Amino acid sequence: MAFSKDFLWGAASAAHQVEGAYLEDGKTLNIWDALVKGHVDNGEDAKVACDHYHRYKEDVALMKKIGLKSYRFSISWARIFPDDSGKVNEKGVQFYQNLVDELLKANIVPMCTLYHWDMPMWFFEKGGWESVESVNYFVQYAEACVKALSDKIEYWLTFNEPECFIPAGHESGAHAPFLQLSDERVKAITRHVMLAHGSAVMKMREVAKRPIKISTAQAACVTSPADETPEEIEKARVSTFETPRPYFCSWWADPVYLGKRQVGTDYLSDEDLKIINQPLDFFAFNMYNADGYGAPKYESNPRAYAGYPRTAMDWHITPECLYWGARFCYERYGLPIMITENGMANIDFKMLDGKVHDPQRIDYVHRHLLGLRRATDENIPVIGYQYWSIMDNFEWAKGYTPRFGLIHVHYPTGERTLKDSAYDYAKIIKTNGKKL
Ligand code: IFM
Repeated sequence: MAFSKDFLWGAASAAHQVEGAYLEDGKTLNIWDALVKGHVDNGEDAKVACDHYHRYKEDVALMKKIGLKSYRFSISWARIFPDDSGKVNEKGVQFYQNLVDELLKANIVPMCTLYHWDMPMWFFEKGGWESVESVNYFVQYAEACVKALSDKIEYWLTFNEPECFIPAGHESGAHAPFLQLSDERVKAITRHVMLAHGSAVMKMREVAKRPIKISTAQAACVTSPADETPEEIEKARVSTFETPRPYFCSWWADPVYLGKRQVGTDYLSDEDLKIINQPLDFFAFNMYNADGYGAPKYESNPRAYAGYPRTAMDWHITPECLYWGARFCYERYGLPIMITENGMANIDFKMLDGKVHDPQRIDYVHRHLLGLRRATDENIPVIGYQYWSIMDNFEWAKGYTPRFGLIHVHYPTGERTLKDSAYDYAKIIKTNGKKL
């Protein structure tokens, strides 16, 4: 088998990381705008970012040039609801309608994430995810977005990487809102985010103008086996799903997809699980390596050695992760698989010939897609791959230094340049992944 003929070859972004226009057309501050001081490398912020808000037409034209079949973006909550009045900001909605129209004109399937970490400041001041009221606010927001856009958008994702924004924002304090809370308080936050997901899914289906497909983009860390003997594969599976590690794959996915409590999630009641466990249409996950984010320890990557290949984020390159991720998650959750993020940061710059040569990224993408194609060869239904990211952007606490994009962005001018990897991805798409 190969990739299906309607496979969604795409790329992804998130509102706060690319849009800029941080106070335009009625938008108010979000937590990354308001609280960022002192928390980002080189004192950088995302007030302008890639200026995608103003340059979205040019960006969609570049996506078309690459031949993308899909584009995953997120909505900025503070553009839709600038305050707690419950009144929708029509200008905010208009921006996303324009973007989606432009995508549809270019034959690119829009895929929308509701929450990619940019909590409105007004919502944070009301207690953010720690307040049980957050569930209602999120449902109200999801309802407004789906009412406004579901005639044009079929694919929806509720949350991006709860495994990351919950601990990084509320436990280690590395991400906004930069808190270090007690275990009990983080558990309450987790419960509210899970309830917000389930409650929003119900509301989204109720108000959608046509049947929509919903999932949630989780950071599904996987352990890959040291070798392919049945014993090692079983050890890897147990490590992926059963080892009591907070914020790993099953911590989120077991309650959400199976309605089951995972080790350490005993704070969810039976009633909670009924709300959280809503039927979803596909299993979406973001995956960068087989060992989770951060510089993995040697012992967590059985293949590691001194000088092991790494990206500019210092993450190990473990291309087999997409195969094992797709296989293990399909076996456990039984839904078609969508890779909603995978990609690498590289030290990219425009060279003397005016081009951006990034052979490392080309190699990274090929290797990872070979793993994914192996999964499709074994009849695992994989429906799409969204490269992270369509363009270089604001990489949260690391600012603009890591460059993940297929498109190079020169931040002082906003100039875009397609990298070699973008041209290469275009060829992959054209041959539907036959030439890897
Ligand atoms: O940039 C982030 C994205 O916002 C969420 N997933 C991981 C990416 C790279 O760190």
